[in-house]
Amino acid sequence: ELRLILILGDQLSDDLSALREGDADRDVIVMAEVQAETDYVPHHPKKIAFLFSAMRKHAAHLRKQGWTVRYATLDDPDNTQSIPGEMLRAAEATGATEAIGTEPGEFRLISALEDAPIPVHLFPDDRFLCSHAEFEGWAEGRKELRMEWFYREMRRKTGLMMEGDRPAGGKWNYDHDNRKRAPRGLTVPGPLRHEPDRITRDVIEMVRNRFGDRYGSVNDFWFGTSRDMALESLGHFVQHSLPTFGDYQDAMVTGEPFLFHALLSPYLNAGLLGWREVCDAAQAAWMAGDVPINAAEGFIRQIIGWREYIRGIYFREGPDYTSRNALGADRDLPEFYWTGDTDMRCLSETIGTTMAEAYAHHIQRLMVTGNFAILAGLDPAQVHEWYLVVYADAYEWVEAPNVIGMSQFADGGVVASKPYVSGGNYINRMSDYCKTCAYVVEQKSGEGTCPFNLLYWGFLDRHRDRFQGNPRMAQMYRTWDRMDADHRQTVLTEASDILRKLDAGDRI
Ligand code: FAD
Ligand code: DLZ
Ligand code: SF4
Repeated sequence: ELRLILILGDQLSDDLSALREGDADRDVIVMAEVQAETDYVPHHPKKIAFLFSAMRKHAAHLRKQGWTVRYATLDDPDNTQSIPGEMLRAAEATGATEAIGTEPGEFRLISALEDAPIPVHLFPDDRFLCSHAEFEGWAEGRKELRMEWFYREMRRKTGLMMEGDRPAGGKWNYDHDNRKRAPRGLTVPGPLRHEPDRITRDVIEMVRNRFGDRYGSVNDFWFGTSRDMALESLGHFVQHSLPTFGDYQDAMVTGEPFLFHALLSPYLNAGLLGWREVCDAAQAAWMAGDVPINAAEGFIRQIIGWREYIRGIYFREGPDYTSRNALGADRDLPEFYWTGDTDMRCLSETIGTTMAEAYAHHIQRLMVTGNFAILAGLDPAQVHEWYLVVYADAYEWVEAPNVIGMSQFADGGVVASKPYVSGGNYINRMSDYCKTCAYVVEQKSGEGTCPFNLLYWGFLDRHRDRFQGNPRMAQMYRTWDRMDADHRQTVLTEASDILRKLDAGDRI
């Protein structure tokens, strides 16, 4: 009997469990652009345009392979505008009484499918290296779930950059060679920019009409939207950026949002690229002598280490993860997160890039917007939603552990052993932002002091009970305690002034 096969917007892979279970001569694939998915949070228009164009091309590709595909565009008048609704509509049209699918990357959608009007049997999403069961096995009985240990197991499992059972070059991790500050006048290759074709232009037009007044711009759209384009982007990255990827991984430069980053996460997360081919390409370039070991190892660690670990955490921690708030933070997200309208250069630069490109690189996400949010005590649920909205690579399985866990410490230390917080000195060391900022990074207190410098101590003071005993934070508390008592009081008062301004909606 005919079955429906549901393929979601981030399941655009040929080798998908639901497709393997299906029969092209009998079954019918359902793909749908629906408001329920575009609107459950107001996604950045570039993200929507990317996904819809890639979905349309993938549907055409599946048809070419002999599949029957029912594809609903967003502006189809009969569209019920939800995934379960489109399943039901397809069932009525085809006579199907059951459906299969691949597990979605978000609990919200998993439970929506459990309650769907037609039974949907979900198969595991085996496009990842580590299954839920394997991650559970690794995590079971461990006091701390540190990525580095998980990563080593994944290296052994894949054999990537291994010499027998030892890591290539003798070390598992070459990060101490990375994290350089970018020198002035550095030439940056940037990602491969794809000219929008007919399908992409149509989608952009629709997205502009429907979502044009949302946060973010769909102008200058350059993402690839097919597997072939994604493969070209991979080749471009390996050749032009990977050799320097490690060195400047943590650097931030005004007007250079991409530096030597891969810009592959939208393709990986939507299924246009797989972890294996991406890592194989990096390893091959290293073996050919085109790429140094610190770059190849660092890149492979992001993919088989961080990416897989983060996914493991999401599914292990469960649906309540996104509402955790270990630090009891409850301040509303300031308006400038949606406008970039602030005198703090690091934030206006990062938020500006985010609005324009639906992208910011890791250190901007962690040490600028994320750092400010945790220091200012912003409500982690609102911060989580912001990150899910604004980035083209954001799906809950990968966004939530990075935000709730790594960046906001709202999970109480499942992902991070200490909060990622810093004053302005870190941002000044890794970027050129402070040079053109209205605030003074060297200043410790008084008019014009970098807000990060004040909020940092305010944060440590507020959470002393929790963090003072953490060996990795003890030094900072000693530094604070050695400061003159009057100075400490001034800093705390000025930190409170900033928070009060935020609450009042005043410009900072
Ligand atoms: P590169 O720096 O070139 O890294 C290469 C690849 O490694 C990426 O494409 C990505 O697939 C993978 N990777 C690296 N770090 C991580 C990580 N921490 N978690 C998962 N994969 C990783 N990544 C997302 O894919 N989606 C998100 O919604 C997302 N939200 C984040 C929110 C915060 C607060 C932070 C700190 C990080 C977040 N990340 C997220 C991780 C990381 O910032 C992005 O994967 C990266 O910036 C994507 O750009 P790139 O392809 O140029 O990455
Ligand atoms: C993110 C997204 C958006 C914006 N739109 C759609 C859509 O219209 N149809 C669809 O099938 N998927 C969409 N997606 C991706 C889903 O939200 C994604 O599958 C879940 O967030 C789980 O990762
Ligand atoms: Fe950011 Fe402070 Fe530097 Fe300004 S001085 S760019 S606010 S770190």
